[in-house]
Amino acid sequence: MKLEGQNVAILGAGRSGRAAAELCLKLGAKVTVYDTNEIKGEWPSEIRLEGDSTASTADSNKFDLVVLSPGIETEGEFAQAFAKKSNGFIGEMELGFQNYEGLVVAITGTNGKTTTTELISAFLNEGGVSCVPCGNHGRPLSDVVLDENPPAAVALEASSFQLETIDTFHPEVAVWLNFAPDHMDRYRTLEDYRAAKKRIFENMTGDDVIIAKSGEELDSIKARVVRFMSEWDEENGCEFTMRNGHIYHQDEPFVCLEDTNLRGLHNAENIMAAAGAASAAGVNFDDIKKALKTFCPPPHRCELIRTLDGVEYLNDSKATNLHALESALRALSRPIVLISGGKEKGLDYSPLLEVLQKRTLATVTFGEIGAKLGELFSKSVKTETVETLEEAVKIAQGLAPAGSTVLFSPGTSSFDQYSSYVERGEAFRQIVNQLK
Ligand code: UMA
Repeated sequence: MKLEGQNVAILGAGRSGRAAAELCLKLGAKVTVYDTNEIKGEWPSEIRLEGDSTASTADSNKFDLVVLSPGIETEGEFAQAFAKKSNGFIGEMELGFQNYEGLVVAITGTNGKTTTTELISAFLNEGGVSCVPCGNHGRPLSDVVLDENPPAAVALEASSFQLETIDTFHPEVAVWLNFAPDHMDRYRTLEDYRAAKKRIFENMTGDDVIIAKSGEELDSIKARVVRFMSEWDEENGCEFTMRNGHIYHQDEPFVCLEDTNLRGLHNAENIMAAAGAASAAGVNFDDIKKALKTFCPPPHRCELIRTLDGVEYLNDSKATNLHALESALRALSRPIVLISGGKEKGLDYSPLLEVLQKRTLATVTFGEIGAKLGELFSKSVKTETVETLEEAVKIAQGLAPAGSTVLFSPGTSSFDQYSSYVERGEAFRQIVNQLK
């Protein structure tokens, strides 16, 4: 990309804006960063900073290029005012893409993106292809491009926000994990949200590969599609499936889920998607198997902390709502002793009663919401209520027979007793590691 001497506006001074600004500076542009809030921190002196900007700040300027951060609404007054002063805009991910020469494996979906992105990166590295996880995952692609020796490939988590502002973006491999309602504060309709995500396929050709869950409608796709599904069904023709706890590629079992550090059918699907993507990128199944043996999932998402006396202890502290708690309960195959509780958020938990009856042996509730939750859960299953997480884990240990799982999936936020779900998850880890 040629930007020598060009006038570039970067909108947003967060992680994306910072990386985009430094990349444009390196490419020789005159860079100004605009933000509707105060711009904090140390920046290279050559970059002009315009904090507390408004739509009218754009008025006196003309830009050769405007680069938008994903959190800024494309249709909003601020972005549109700058777009009028240039030929529209591109997003930070598009900027990074136009300046990256390696292989792009892009991942989108509503749930499971982070784990799948990390799995793909681990598989490619094991297969001898240097790869870093980036994009919505945390590190902007433009920042990866700035590396002295950029990796041969990127596992790029692409959000709908980032995909809204692409132009030439063209991954060689794309993963479509699943689709469920989300971000309805940004999109007018669910179809708008899906349409933004589907732009991931826009520039893909017949030489490219898409890995998609069975049943996901993709229509008018040019690339070859590889399907996966955790429920075995001879009719659905999936390349990746699961039978008797083993993940299969075609007719060959390649890993037993219990031999990995991942748990739950949703994680089995993340493994299938990542294996499909890595294989499309040229990695062989022996390397994929090897990487899976040591792979540790991102913390606080159905994370296996320890197996003690035949009981698995899983930390799902990230489950801060009903939907996440229900997903964890449905995804696990062993009988469950559930620990839930935390802040009272005014949610109605009665839709859980049916799944509690089917999947759990007992529940232990704690925290601000503990008594209310305990009263409700006891209609379905044996339930005890305590004050703290520490007491809850000790009681759960006594209730869990060998072969079961103690699942800590709070189903609400942590702020009654902790500063974040991370602190809460770390507390669970410490308590479990001290159990005798
Ligand atoms: N800002 C404005 N005007 C606005 C809105 C924001 O000036 O109208 C400014 C803010 O003052 C702030 C900056 O924009 O200074 C923040 O930009 P940003 O919101 O785009 O955030 P970044 O720090 O650049 O982080 C973004 C992604 N954030 C969003 O999409 C909201 C990060 O995803 C991503 O990791 C990062 O780029 C690197 O690629 C986070 C996220 O929450 C994890 N993503 C959503 C999700 O996963 O649900 C999509």
